[in-house]
Amino acid sequence: MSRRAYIGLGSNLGDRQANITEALQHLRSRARILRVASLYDTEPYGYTDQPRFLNTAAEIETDLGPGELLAFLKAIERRLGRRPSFRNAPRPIDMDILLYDGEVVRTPEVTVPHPGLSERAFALVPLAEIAPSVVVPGLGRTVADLLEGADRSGVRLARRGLGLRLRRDVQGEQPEVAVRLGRVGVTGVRKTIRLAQGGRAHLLQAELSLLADIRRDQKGLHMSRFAHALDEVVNEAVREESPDVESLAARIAERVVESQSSDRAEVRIRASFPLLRHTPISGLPSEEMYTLLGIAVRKRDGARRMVGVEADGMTACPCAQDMIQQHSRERLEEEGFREEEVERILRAVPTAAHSQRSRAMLLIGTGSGGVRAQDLVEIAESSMSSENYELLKRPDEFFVTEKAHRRPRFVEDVAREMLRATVHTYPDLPGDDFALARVVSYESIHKHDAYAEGSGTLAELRAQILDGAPAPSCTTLEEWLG
Ligand code: PH2
Ligand code: MG
Ligand code: MG
Repeated sequence: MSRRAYIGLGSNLGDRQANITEALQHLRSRARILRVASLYDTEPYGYTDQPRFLNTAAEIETDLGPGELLAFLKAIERRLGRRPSFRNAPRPIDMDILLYDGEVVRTPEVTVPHPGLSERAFALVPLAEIAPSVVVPGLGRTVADLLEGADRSGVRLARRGLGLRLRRDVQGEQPEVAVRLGRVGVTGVRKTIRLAQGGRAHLLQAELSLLADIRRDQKGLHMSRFAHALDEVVNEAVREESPDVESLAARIAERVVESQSSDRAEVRIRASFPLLRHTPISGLPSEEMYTLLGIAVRKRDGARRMVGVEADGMTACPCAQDMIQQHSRERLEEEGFREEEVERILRAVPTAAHSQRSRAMLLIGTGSGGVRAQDLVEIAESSMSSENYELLKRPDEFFVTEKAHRRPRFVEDVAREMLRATVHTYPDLPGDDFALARVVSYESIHKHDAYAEGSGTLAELRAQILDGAPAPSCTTLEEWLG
């Protein structure tokens, strides 16, 4: 059970401020620090022939009982180099329990509230700063009230405190070069997110980028506001029914627009997610990893969102296969086979080609919410020469290799096939919804990769694929997002 307590901290040996900061750092391992008062430079009280103290107080929340908490404080004191000495001797650090959750405790080890509290301005002043209206049990008076009666003449606010009073808002100043920037923010932010998938909530490790535009007369955005907006939305989403990835991105983008006072915000989310598959012949269960993508752009006049996936698969090269087949045809004719025999042989025997792992991405831009990531994986995988697997027994390996060489594909073929399958899978999506297909093939005969990308509104894609209409140009991702 969590209990509220107030701790007094004092130091008058060594680097006093460093000792206090370090003590607070250690305190964090068993307590949540809620507030820390300013630092006060104070006259030694009691035994006065010693250096001046630096004092402060902290409000904490802890599961430790009063005896355990005191033992923990003593352990921190020892760790910071405090050695047993006479009463009120100089010390690098002293940590006392001033108040413990409205309780009065009197045991041989612990006395709470701290017995000298009413006379000790060095403890009351910082405590009154963070807890003026807390009632001191046993005395029935508030901290502020006790401070009224104490002599605070030896206590003065230290010039250098733990906090910094911000006098300038550098971000708000004029930039040297007044130019509007479209995309400014944080990238590579890692965060656990909770998403709905197949009717259940899943925790995913995500990587996000949050970007906003900046006016030409503002020097900088407050970058911490991005992390804050993200935290707020993710924490809210934990309490509600989990959203899909594009809705989560849209909510974060909306919050970024508000907190940065921007005209446009863009959020991209990327997370690995597993699907249970079965190997094609032996039917063994195999967990396969895919990448889930969510993109949202929020502008003052509306929002756009996208859901997408990336999936690995295999491509075999149609061009290499054609050359090998050409060569086989000539060899077979030299061996004396007749032309129609040659064709029968070539149909029966798979022809070699170079093959490689490829990565396909499919993104759908829609506000309708009816696009499931699993279905996009299906489209991406089946558009390649073959899907691939983490786990393959020998008959499965045969199947995948044979299949890939029966369906040789260029990267262009794969991208086009994904767009065709999208048009057929989503006949009911509005014409101004959007699709993008992208394929990278990690070529085995080259040191470089092959790449293809195509996109357009569904109306543009339908016109080309279903009606054979010419396409002077295609809407790009950037154009569609706005
Ligand atoms: N602590 C003492 C005794 N005297 N005087 C000041 N100013 N600050 C202290 O923290 C302090 C003290 C015993 O713990
Ligand atoms: Mg003390
Ligand atoms: Mg003490």
